[in-house]
Amino acid sequence: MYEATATAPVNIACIKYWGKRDTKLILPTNSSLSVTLDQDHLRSTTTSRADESFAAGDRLWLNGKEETIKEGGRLGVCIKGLRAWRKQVEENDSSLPKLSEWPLRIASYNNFPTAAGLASSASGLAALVASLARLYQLPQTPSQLSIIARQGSGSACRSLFGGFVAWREGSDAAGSDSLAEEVAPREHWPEMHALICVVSDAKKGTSSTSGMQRTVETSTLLQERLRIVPGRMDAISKAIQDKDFESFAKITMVDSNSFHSVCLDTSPPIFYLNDVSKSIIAVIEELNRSSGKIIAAYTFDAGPNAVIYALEENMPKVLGAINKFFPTAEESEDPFRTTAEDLPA
Ligand code: 2P0
Repeated sequence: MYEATATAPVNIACIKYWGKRDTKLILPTNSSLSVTLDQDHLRSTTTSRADESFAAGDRLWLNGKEETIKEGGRLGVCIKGLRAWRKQVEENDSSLPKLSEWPLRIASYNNFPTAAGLASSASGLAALVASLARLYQLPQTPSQLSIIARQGSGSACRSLFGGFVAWREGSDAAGSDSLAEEVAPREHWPEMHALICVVSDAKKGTSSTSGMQRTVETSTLLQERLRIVPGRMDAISKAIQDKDFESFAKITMVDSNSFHSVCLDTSPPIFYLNDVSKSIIAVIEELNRSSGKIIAAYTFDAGPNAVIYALEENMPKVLGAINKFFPTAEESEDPFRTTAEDLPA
C-alpha cells in the first residue's frame, strides 16, 4: 500500500473570480488574485492511498461521509488527470510500481464548516491534488498542478501556493495557460493579517458555480468589470511588491464591491451580503476615515462573512472596532444596539 497526506489552506481573493468563459474546463472570464491563509487555521487535509488489493473503483470520503466520484465530474477529472501523469512517469521508468493502475481511497477533512462561504472547495480540491501528486511522486510544479486543481474548482488552483497568488485567465482554448502563479511568498509581507468575521455559518443560498454562470448570461455590468480588472491586477501586484497597504486595501475593497454589484446586476439578482455584512463595511469605512489613513480592508465572497485585511500593528484597533459593534452572543443579546455613527472619531 502507498499513502500520502497533504494539507491546503483556504485562500481569500482580493480580485475576485466571477464568471467562466468555458464551464467544462473552468476557464475564467478574468484573472484573480488572492492571499492564502496560514496552514494552522482554515485548512483541508487529504490522505490518498493506492493499493492493488482494493476492490475496483476509486472511493472518497469528505469529513467522514462518502461522496460519489462521477466519471467526467470535477473530482473524477482531477483524479483522471493526475493518474494520466503518473502513467507517463511509469512508462519512462519501468522499475516503478504501477500505482496508476491501482484503485484509490481518499479521505479529506476540513477544520471549519463546509460550504459556509469559507471557500472549502478551494482548500479541499487543492489538498486532494497535492496529496495525489505526492502519492504519485509527480515531478510537476505547483503551477502545472494548478491546471488540474482548477478543473476541480476554479479558486482551488490558487490554494496550491502560500502567500500572494495570481490565477492568470490565460488565452488558450484548452486551458494550458490558465494557471496559478506566486506573486510574492508569505515571508515577503508577514505583517499582513486577515481577520475572518463569521456572520453566518449556514450553507449559502446561491452556489458560486450557478451564480457566476447566471451573471455571465445576464449582467451587462460584468462587461465593464472585465474591462477594469486587468488594470487592478497590475496595480495590486505592484502594491504587494511595494508593501503599500493603502493601495492594496483600496483595490481590495473596490473589487469586492464591484463583484457584489455584478451579483446585484444579475437576473434574478444575487444577494450575498446581509445587514450585518453591510454594517461591517460601514464600521471599516469609518475606522479608516477616523484613522486619517486606510488601515483595514474588507472583502466578501459568495456569502455574508467578512474577511478584513490589516497590518499586524493595526489589528488590535480593527478587533476593538469589530468587538465593540459586533459583540458575540455571550457579550450582548442585541448585536445591533450600536451603529457605525457611534464609532469614536
Ligand atoms: C474568488 N469566489 O475569487 C471568488 C469570489 C467566490 C467569490 O472563487 O465553479 O467555488 O468551482 O470554479 O471556485 C468561488 O468559486 O467556483 C470563488 P467553481 P468556485 O474566490
